[in-house]
Amino acid sequence: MRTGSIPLYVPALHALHRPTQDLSDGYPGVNHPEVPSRVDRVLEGFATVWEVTVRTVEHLAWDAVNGLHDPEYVRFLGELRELLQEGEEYIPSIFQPDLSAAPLRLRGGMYCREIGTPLSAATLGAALSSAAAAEWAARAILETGRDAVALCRPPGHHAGRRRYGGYCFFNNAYVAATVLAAAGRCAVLDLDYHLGEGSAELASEQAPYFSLHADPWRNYPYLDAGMQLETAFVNLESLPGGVDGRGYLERLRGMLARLDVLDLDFLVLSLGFDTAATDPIQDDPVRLRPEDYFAIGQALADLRPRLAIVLEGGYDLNGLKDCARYFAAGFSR
Ligand code: OKP
Ligand code: ZN
Repeated sequence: MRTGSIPLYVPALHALHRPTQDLSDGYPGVNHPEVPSRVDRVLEGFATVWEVTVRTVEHLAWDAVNGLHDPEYVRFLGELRELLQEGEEYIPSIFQPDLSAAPLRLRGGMYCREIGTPLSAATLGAALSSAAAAEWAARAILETGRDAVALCRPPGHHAGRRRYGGYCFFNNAYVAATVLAAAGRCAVLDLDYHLGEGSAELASEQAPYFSLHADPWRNYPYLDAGMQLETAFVNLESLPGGVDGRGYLERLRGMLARLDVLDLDFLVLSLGFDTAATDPIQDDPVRLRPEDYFAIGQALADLRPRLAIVLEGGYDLNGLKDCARYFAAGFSR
């Protein structure tokens, strides 16, 4: 049982990033699900149960992001920002592996995975702010020896070394993992509904990646048939469609047992609440009820390593608070 207060880091600039439409299911798009109030709903849920200290993070994680990602990609985002008008949203028009000789406006097609992740002039600041929240949470763990939360937005687990998409720009979980892995044994556990292919790309011996997710060939990120992400540092498990709380918990316990043998000091938890049955963006339903997050929180509280809890997805604005509240209660600080 983990008791006491918990620091909760919120990116200062996240709310300026407000993508309007998600075009990934066709034209016209739908209202973009990755909205600022997600952070407020999760915060309300946690604060109902935990004694939280909210820390707004003004820092921008330039150094951490340039260390983790290809600086050429980070520089592109900075140059593109200068080009964008207030309110304008950028989505590349041409997708090719090397557009380095093309005009700036086209070069995003080297880095972008899909058309559901528009960039505005506010996006880079928000993404650097989000990464900073993860960095600060990790540093707090080193200072206090206790768990910490980063309410990262935009999320991060689809962001690879030089790739963005799936609403993600910088890999917040691996920013935290980089800080923690320098101080002890660390791993990343991803419980978002979606496989984090960006995190899988960034996995290393110092910070292996574990993820439990909906079938990634039938759901976003829709991996290429035959694509093999699994390496010595990547441990993946797909959930069967229609899985309920009981089936989910069974598989989670199996994954935690595989983590246990690593004898970790730190665990970065990529926490997504899009596994809720009411979440609007599932293709293969995962049927977790808000109450099921209690058992998930409880299973995680039993682990030995200190946790850096990093927010990923979760888009049912009406259900988010309850899911977060049950998770916090199960984790029972
Ligand atoms: C980001 B995170 C489904 C459209 C899916 C991308 C989803 C990105 C999820 N109809 N579009 O992992 O929560
Ligand atoms: Zn997700």
